Amino acid sequence: MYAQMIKSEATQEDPEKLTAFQARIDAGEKIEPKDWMPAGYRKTLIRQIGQHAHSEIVGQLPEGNWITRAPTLERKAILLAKVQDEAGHGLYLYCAAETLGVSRDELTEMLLDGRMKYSSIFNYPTLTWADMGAVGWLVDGAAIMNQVPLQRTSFGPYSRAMIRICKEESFHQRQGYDIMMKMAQGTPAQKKMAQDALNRFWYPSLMMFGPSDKDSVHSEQSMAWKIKMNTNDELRQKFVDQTVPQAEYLGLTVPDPDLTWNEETGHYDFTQPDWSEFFDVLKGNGPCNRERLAARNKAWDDGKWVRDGLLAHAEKKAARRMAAE
Ligand code: BYC
Repeated sequence: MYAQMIKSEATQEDPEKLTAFQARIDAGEKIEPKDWMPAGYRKTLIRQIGQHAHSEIVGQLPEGNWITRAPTLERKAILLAKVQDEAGHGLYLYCAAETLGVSRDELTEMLLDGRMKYSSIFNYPTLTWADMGAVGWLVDGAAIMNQVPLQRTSFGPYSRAMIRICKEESFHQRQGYDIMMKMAQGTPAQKKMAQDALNRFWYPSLMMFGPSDKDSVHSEQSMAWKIKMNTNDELRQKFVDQTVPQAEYLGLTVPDPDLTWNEETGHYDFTQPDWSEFFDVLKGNGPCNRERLAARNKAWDDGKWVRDGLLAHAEKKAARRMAAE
């Protein structure tokens, strides 16, 4: 349905409208759902917001894996709250995407049949309790680095969803760092577990920001439309600069022997992730791609009776209302 809308919009685009639209963006105005927008702007937003929503939903799986095995009741309650927050983030984002004319069912179908992506990071397994620390500290840390600037993004509903999400992400990051602190200050075995989690999650976290700027397909246009506020490399660098001192405070070692502080640039020089691994994960060949999609497909199939029941109830109610009128 929305594909048709984009096609018909694209044929109607006149240069005057495009210029006026760009002027609104350049002036820092927010674009709202009923405003005129270029088809490409709508399409890019549906792609980005939809993929972001899917990431929040799929992102529940690696952490959900540890809810039954949290080491204390308090840790279990915190982790449960965090995973529920991720579900909420997914829902705000699906709502924001729906204002662009795509339905949640269409988005879900595109996730389930592989037409839409979700963040590469969730295709890595969570093997130990320390991974709950590393995910909160690094994965939510990277998510915040990307999402704080998105609070100023040009599309109103996306920007407002981001403001709320960022508040919760900051709690998520702190709870992750708190787990890392406990583990790093614990027994030698716990410290080793924390180091191992950092070793496994460091590069996948750097990959979350997307390919290097020279390989990014969408950055230039998305930045001109203020759908993205920074390039992938800019945010990756900011993340490294912020995270390395946090690792040092924990007494852990970032798994990059060439990591050095560069006095001249005022930034860390670091080794880039293995981009062939990144693109391979995007193609569906990461350690958990198949498992994650199978879990989402199962949840969708298992929920069919609920959707059917709700729909039947709504249809019955509407029929009764019509008969009464
Ligand atoms: N994973 O031209 P580019 C979270 C794709 S955190 C998978 O640079 P763009 C959470 C990209 O889609 C994560 N795919 O793209 C945290 C494009 O392919 P398509 C969610 C990736 O869009 C904790 C192609 O590569 N955050 O939610 O300009 C717990 C070329 O890339 C990735 C967001 O989604 C990747 N890492 O920039 C629970 C933030 N990187 O679509 C949940 C919003 C790139 O043409 N999104 N690709 O087939 C963004 O800011 C941007 O979409 C990105 C990519 C920076 C991610």
